[in-house]
This record gives sequence, C-alpha cells and structure tokens, in this order.
Amino acid sequence: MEWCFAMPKIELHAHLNGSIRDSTLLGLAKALGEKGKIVFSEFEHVILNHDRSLREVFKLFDLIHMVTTDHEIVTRITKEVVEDFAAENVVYLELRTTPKRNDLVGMSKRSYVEAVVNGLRDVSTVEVNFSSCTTGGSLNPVCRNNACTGTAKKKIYVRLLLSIDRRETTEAAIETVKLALEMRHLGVMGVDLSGNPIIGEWVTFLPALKFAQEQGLSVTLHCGEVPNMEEIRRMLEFLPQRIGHACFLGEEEWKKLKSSKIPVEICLTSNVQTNTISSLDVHHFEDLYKSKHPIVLCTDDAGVFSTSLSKEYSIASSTFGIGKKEMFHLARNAIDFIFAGDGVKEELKHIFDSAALKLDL
Ligand code: 6MZ
Repeated sequence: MEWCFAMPKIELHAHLNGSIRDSTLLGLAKALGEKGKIVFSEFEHVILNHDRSLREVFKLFDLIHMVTTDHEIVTRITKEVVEDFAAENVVYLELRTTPKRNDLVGMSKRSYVEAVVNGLRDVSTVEVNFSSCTTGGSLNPVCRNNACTGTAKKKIYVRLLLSIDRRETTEAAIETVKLALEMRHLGVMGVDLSGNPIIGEWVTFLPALKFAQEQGLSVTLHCGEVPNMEEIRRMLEFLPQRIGHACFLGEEEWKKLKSSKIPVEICLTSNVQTNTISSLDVHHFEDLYKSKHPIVLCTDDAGVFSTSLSKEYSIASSTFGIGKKEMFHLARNAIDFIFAGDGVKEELKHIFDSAALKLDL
C-alpha cells in the first residue's frame, strides 16, 4: 500500500541492534569470519532463517552482539537505522538500545551511547533533530547536516531510550538510569526494560525504574511477552508511561490496563513471528483499537523480523479492515504518547496536518 509508505509515521518501539540491515549484519559477520573469530556459515544460516521462536530470537541477538562490538560499528548501525526509518517517512523515532560495556575494545556504557549519538550526527540523507535542548524548529548546533548547507532536506526527530537488559543486576540497571540522566541533553528521554522475558525478576529492576521516574525520566516496559501474571500485575501497578507488547494479559490485567489508559506499543509481525500471538486475526490490536485504548504501531526489530513501519501499517489496515484516513489518525494520535516535550509535539502536529492536505488524508 503506497499510502502507508507515503504518510508520516511515528516509531516508538525500535531496538537499535534488532533494526540492523541484513546486508550490514552479513558483511560484518563475514569480516569476523575471515579473521577466524566466528564460523561464518553457521552465522549466515541463523541470520537468513526468518522463522524464529522467541527463544531463537534471543540466540540471534547474542550473535548480533558478537559482531556489533566496537564504537565504529555502533555508529554505523545507528546512522543506517535512522536513514532507513527516515526513507519510509518516519518523522519521529524513539530508538532504544542497551548500553554495553566491552573492556576488550575499551567500551564503557557511556562511550557506547556516545557512539550511538555519533551515528545520529553522521546521518547525511536527512536532517536529524536529536537534542532535547532544541525546541521547535531550531536546529541542534551539533547537527552537521542540512541547515549548515542551506538545503531543504527531509527531517526526522530522533530521541533515545536506554534499555535495561533483564540479565542485569540492580546495580547495573541503576547505572543505566544514571547514564540516561547525564545524557538527557543529547536527547535521552527515558528507559526501557527489555531482554529475554523468562530471565530476571521484577524486584531486581524496580529500584532503578522507580529512581528513573522520580528523576523525571519516562519509562516503558516490555510487559506480558510471556504469561507471567504476577509480573504483569506489578508492572501495571507501577504505572509506566507506556508498555510494549501486552500479549499475555488475563481478564483482570486487561481491565486494569484499559482503566489505566497506559499506551501500548503494538508489534504485529514480531508477535506473530515469535509465536507470542498465534495469528494476526486474534491479535489484541483489534480489541484495543475498537475500544479506543491508546496504541501505536511499531516494528520492534525491523531487521530481525524483515519488516518496516510502512509494512506494519499496511498489515494492520488489511487485516483489520481499517481505511486510509483512520490509519492516518492512528499514526497522528501517537504524537500524544511520545516522550519528547510539547515543542516537538507541536512541530509534529504541523507536519501531520500539512501531510494530510498534501496526501488528501
Ligand atoms: C524483549 C527485546 C526484543 O538493545 O542491543 N529486544 N527484548 N523482547 C523483544 N521482542 C522480540 N527485541 C529486542 O537491541 C537488541 C536487544 O533488544 C532487546 C534484547 O535485549 C536484545 O538483545 P540493543 O540495541
């Protein structure tokens, strides 16, 4: 559907390393294979197999992390991911990533995030606004592209969320939150809790997440990717600013979610590929949409699941019989759920309203 591609969109649930291009991943793996650090043929097989369970997806992430270890690679991936989203008319992107320490290459959690920010600076196909210090139309002084050259390029707002991996300790999670606080001026808006949902306990992460909220950071949680009712209940009681997935909620939790009005980041392809939802026609998107619960369509891991935000819109439209104008409204409504401030929200409203006129939406 051409119009799904053409209309402006907002992406709020995209993991950096899960959004890596297949070609980049294969290229990096090949180079490591040539150095004898991995067995390329085994790697290639896992990368090219697109039918994956949740367990296999996490195995794949471990492989991806083996090849995305140094600063230059992190910078390159960030640049490419932002360019890919911008190319399909994503106008606001909240990109999340887990800060990683790797002593072998002199990488700290901080230098990892700095490498990500360098990737935002390196983007050349589109104008990137990524600092939360800039409001409205004024450009980030560290943004090298566009205004400096006087050309009128497409524009994308990018904000960052730092992810806490469920394998981490309370101390490591708090370290990530502190880093997020220190890097607010570079567009870090909040934190995410993600990682293999069968690992780790809610109580381990709670102190860090509470601290984040107390300090004014926004929090989004991967919630209900597996049927852990106790955890789902506690997550909803915590009142995060958004949740992702919400696949395994029981009746009680469902009621709680709906009355809380917590926006849900919906990842259709990811849920079906990982079998957390058996098929699209029984996906909770439909119920949430019909009951006007705040929702936003997202990709999760565009590289890993071979999808794009335009594809997700197209799938939702055809599966649930939602027309062009309604899909446009769905996309525009996401403005209310972004973690950036009012200045950016106003700019986005303007972008969507001009697109509505231009595209007759
Ligand atoms: C939970 C997920 C995920 O952080 O290295 N991640 N966590 N559920 C999912 N659904 C499929 N998809 C991705 O990006 C990769 C990391 O994001 C999390 C995992 O922790 C994964 O290792 P970054 O940029």
